[in-house]
Amino acid sequence: MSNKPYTYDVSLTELNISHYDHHLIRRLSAMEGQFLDQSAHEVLSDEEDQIIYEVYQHRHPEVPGELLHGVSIIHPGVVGEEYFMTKGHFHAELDTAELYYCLQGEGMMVMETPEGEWAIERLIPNRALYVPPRWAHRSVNTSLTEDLITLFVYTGHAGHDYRTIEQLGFRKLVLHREGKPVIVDNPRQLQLDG
Ligand code: S6P
Ligand code: ZN
Repeated sequence: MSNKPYTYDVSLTELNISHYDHHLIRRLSAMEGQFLDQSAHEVLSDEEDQIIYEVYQHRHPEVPGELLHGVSIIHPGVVGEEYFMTKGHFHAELDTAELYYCLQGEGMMVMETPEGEWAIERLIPNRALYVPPRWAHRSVNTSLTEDLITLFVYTGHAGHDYRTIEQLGFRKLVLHREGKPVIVDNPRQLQLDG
């Protein structure tokens, strides 16, 4: 952590981030209950506890005025029909936004509000995505061969609420069907609505 100006370089050819002070790795085992097809998750986990995604971050005090930022990398793959993805979260401080910039790969950002409004935006290289305050967000890698790499920035005091999403998931799922991504309703959420 530094209170002096600094730079860092993100090299995409041989993925390398020239400076960071926290490297988070989430493996299949940390995603238990997140994918719709729980038996596919179990079978895959028994084979190997693969890395689903990684986040390289710069630590700063978690206070208003600071910006937390870094690079997130979602590896390619599926659990059953569902693409590898992040857990997804609301910000604990709901009224805080986040900016993403896609550096590489192809994916989708699945988003929703506590009131049940939802949105999905495609992520492609050089595209910026603004996640407004109140919108939960999950990155999904819709390529089966390439990493999805994004740079993100959000305010220091945002915090994370994972619990709401852990319970039922997002309203929409992105599945790999007939060779392409399709958006479907999450049956676990439908049970709740019905
Ligand atoms: C944090 C920001 C990203 C995610 C990262 C991993 O507010 O949205 O840094 O933390 O993409 O996702 P998740 O859902 O495991 O935190
Ligand atoms: Zn966030």
